[in-house]
Amino acid sequence: MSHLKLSAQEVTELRRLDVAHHLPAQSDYRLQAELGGSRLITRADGSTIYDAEGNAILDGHAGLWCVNVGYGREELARAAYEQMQELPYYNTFFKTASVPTLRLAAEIAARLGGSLAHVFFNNSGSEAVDTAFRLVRHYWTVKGQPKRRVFISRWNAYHGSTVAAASLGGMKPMHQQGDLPIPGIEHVMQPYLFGDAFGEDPAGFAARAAAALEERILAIGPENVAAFIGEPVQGAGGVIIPPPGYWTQIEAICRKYGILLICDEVICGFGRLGRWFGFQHFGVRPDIVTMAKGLSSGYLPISATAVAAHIVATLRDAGGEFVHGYTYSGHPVCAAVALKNLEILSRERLVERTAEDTGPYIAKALERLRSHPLVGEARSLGLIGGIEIVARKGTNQRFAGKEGTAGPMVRDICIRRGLMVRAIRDTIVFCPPLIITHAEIDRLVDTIKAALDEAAPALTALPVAA
Ligand code: PXG
Repeated sequence: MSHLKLSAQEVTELRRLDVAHHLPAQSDYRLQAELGGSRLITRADGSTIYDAEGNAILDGHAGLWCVNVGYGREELARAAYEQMQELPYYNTFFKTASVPTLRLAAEIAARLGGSLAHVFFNNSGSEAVDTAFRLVRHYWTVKGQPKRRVFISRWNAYHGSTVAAASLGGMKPMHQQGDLPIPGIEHVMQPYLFGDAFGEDPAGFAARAAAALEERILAIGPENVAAFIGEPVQGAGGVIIPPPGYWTQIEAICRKYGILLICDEVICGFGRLGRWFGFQHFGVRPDIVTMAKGLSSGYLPISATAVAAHIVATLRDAGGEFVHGYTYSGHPVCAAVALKNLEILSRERLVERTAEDTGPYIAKALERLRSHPLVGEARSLGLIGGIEIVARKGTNQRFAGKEGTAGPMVRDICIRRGLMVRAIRDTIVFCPPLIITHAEIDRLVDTIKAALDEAAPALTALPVAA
């Protein structure tokens, strides 16, 4: 395949167009203008992205936590091309459906297992969460418990950017814009041992974090609570891996009070933690599962909301329409690509490989960072992880400055050295494609180490945060 080659003038012109006409997602538009536009990513292959200047950058973040099978999969392009020729579009509103949509629903249900047999399709993770939100409230009404309205989520959770999803999320800067959360949503503590309970016994902390849910349920009145929603591992919050026992206690509390359990698997799903879904790793059984990203490895937008049989049985018994759906729900081209993506994940055993090979390999490689004077913790599960940058070794104290001073500094050095990673405050997070090789994992870890070394003189000159 011949690749797009841009001259220096074309790059300059495109960056001018960026500032003149384009508003990128979750961005500071003044900063965008000051920087003279965005970095242009022009192509990608395997686990590597290339920018317009021709720099090769190891994609330590799988795009935005999504390109699980890696870039450059001709099979996925072919699946889209063939489906577009056969049937580029049809809807699921008119008692109609398309072939790949139904096959995909069955393949997802098979991987979820148990009673999670029914799938509602959407286009994005946010929409999958909105669907869950509306479906749950509708379900409780139909079930004859219309007072069950309240959703409980966690601070620092991320569930998307639409009004309901951002409300369910626990990101205070998002709430501040647009008067969120909407009514009927409450937040409890997150299970962030390193950040919020440094040095506490993990089992005790797990019990304390779960008890916070029970206390809130009792304060609201269990008869008013509809559902609890959580990411098995919080991604955008900073790759927060809960301590052992947390999830089983959360599930037990939901069951005790008859509250629905929603697992938001938008990041954890499709092999990220070494199982098809994160809830399988933690040994719980949600009633509803939201998924997106790795479902199509990001090649096309598609998401799904999986619903347990007991919920669907209630809706069927009652009859009447669930008045909800998107023009592109069950889009045949997106479904065909997702179907092929699942085939690749299965055929190449990428989920098993994450559990048995690359996940343990990256966990071992992180050992090399743990002794670094700036590293407070280096954690991972499967192929997702985070490195906490601290001002004083053996503590969780940060460098002073704006929230997240060290993280962005180290991240920028990583990118300059050819590694794309994210900084979430002072945590460097990684989430590479599941096809990443051992050599690439070594490069990922060693680049972060070199970036920490390079940043050290500037960082250690800063005061420690109060
Ligand atoms: N749930 C979870 C757990 C997510 O991570 C969404 C829902 C929403 O998906 P859509 O497709 O609507 O974006 C996400 C998305 C970040 C970042 O800063 C993370 C996401 C999206 C944008 C930025 O890490 N995750």
